[in-house]
Amino acid sequence: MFEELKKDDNLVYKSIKRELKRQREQIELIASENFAPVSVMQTCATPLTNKYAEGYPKARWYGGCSYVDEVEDIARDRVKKLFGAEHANVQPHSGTQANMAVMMAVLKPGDTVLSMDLACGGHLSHGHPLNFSGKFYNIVAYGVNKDTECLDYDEIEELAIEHKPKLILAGASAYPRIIDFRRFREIADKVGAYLLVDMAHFAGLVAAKIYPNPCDYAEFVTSTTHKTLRGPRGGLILCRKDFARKIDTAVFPGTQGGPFMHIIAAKAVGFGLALKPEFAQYQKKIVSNCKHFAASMSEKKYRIVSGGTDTHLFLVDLRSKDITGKKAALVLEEVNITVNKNLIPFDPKPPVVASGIRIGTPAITTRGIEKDGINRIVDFIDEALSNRDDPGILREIKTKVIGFIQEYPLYLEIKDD
Ligand code: DSN
Repeated sequence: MFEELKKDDNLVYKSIKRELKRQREQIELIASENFAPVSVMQTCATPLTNKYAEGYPKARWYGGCSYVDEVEDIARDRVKKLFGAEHANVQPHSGTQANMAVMMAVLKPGDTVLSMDLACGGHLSHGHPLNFSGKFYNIVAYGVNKDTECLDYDEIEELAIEHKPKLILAGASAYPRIIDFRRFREIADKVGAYLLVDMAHFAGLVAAKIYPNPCDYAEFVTSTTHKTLRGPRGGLILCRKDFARKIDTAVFPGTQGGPFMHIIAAKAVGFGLALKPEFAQYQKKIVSNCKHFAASMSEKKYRIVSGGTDTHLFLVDLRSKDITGKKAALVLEEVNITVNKNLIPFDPKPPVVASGIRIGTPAITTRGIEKDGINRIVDFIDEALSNRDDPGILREIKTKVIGFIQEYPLYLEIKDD
């Protein structure tokens, strides 16, 4: 598979080989990660990478675009069908670029945006002071209720009435509960704001119809394509027809130049797979696995933020176990389990330390892991965290983890020599 690469660049080849081994031998619990199908990855590595295609199908600034036009049309048609959207732009290179284009389309610098606080589960591109969003716009943040650790819609409404945002942003990267888009729509209408939903984390669940479809409520919906949706790394925007021109112009020439046609082709392949009935079954399994995972952690006396999950992820508050998120993530990596440290709502610790970890089930579900396997993973996690300062025990757990995960082979199709 990698013969040419090996010949041309042995150094990079060796790193890729090590990364493939890592993916095969680690239990991947990062909620935003997944394993793209081989057909999706093959499409990323095609001659479409060679083609400049600034503009849109049948309206390009370059010659020779007939075939990439076909591919972009397929991607747009499929994603519109998947989410019942009126218009799609599949060119954003990432979720952040998709959010940037929507904001550029409807806001002026200094306009007010009401979005979820990063410390309560929001995303960098929703207003972090170091991100374009926090630098260009006046961000007012909403959080979660201290008792329920869930969104407090009355408080969001009060903030909206007080600050009169031009845009309200719903969506998060570390929120385990279903978001009430209908309520967000009502709040937006009350104050005359646009509604943008960033569904990057739960797009697969929406496609499977086990999470409300934000396209029914919001003028704009953004997403990545590589999380629960399990396509290539990238972004997309869905919107109502009347905003199509504004959005397309904000993507190109507004915030991007040439689209990545190889990635757009891979998005088309990913959307095609997501339209199949098996994909909905997969999404249902992600959620049932996640609920089981959270309940099993809870049985071992780990506190789960908001008491559980409705989605593909949950947050563990580690304070009662007297370990920080940072330390827990490091210990788990030592035993070949990958998670990320995460702030919990009202976290007394700074983000680089954090009191929690975030756990997600999209990747392990792709590998075919079900409840019995999850019980074993929970045992590994608990054993590792309980013996965090014992290198001998950690080494033993790592050996057990590698043995376990190899029962769920990954990318057998890829020969690494
Ligand atoms: N950074 C991603 C996540 O891990 O949730 C979101 O873009």
